[in-house]
Amino acid sequence: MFRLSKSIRLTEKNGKNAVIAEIKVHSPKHGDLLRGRDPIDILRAYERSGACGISYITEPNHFRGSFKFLKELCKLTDLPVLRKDFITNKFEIEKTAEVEASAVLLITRILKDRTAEFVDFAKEHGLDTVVEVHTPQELEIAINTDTTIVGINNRDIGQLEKDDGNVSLTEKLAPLIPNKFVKLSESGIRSLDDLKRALRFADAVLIGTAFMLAEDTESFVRC
Ligand code: IGP
Repeated sequence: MFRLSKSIRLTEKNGKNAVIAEIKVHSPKHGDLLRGRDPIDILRAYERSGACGISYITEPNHFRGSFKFLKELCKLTDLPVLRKDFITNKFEIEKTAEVEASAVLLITRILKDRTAEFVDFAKEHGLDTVVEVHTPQELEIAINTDTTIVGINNRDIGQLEKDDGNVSLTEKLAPLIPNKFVKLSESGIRSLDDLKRALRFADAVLIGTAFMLAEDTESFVRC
């Protein structure tokens, strides 16, 4: 199985859109996003769509995720899996590596000057890291770590999902990221047009809500 960063690079090399598809069962803004569906069926649809990775939020309160399902997911798919959560301690990183996820999200807003240390710890455990930023100051923290991937969150996580997110943040921040990092644009990508705008500046996009609400994710990924 490819690592998340490798999978993104390979997809780019093949001239395809590198899309990480998120299984988002609930969002603070939209409420229930599963609407009676089996998350495994959604996984299979994402695989058929040509996604280069799967993201899953394990946070239980606002996003109704669970670590138990992450474990199941990692067993059920050959695609690299990204664990999203608001991680504040290293034990969670160890657990993420144990279930053989490919990558873990680390948020600069939360970890601040501990970000580099958490990146090193995750890498020692064989994980790719997505270091998430929303401001130029946070970007400065991210590019001074050894992370493989820098994730520009188009939405301010401080406002949970009251902020809809805007791809213009990717246009502003991605050019400031050195090319040795894989550049990922996350959140608020709602249309093919948003996807194309983001991919002019980023190597990959991460899409949750729009896929969970869409009837057909394939047209997004396959173009
Ligand atoms: C997905 P969207 O707008 O496509 O549903 O966004 C993803 O970026 C978002 O879920 C997210 C997230 C996070 C969730 C980005 N960073 C950190 C929980 C924790």
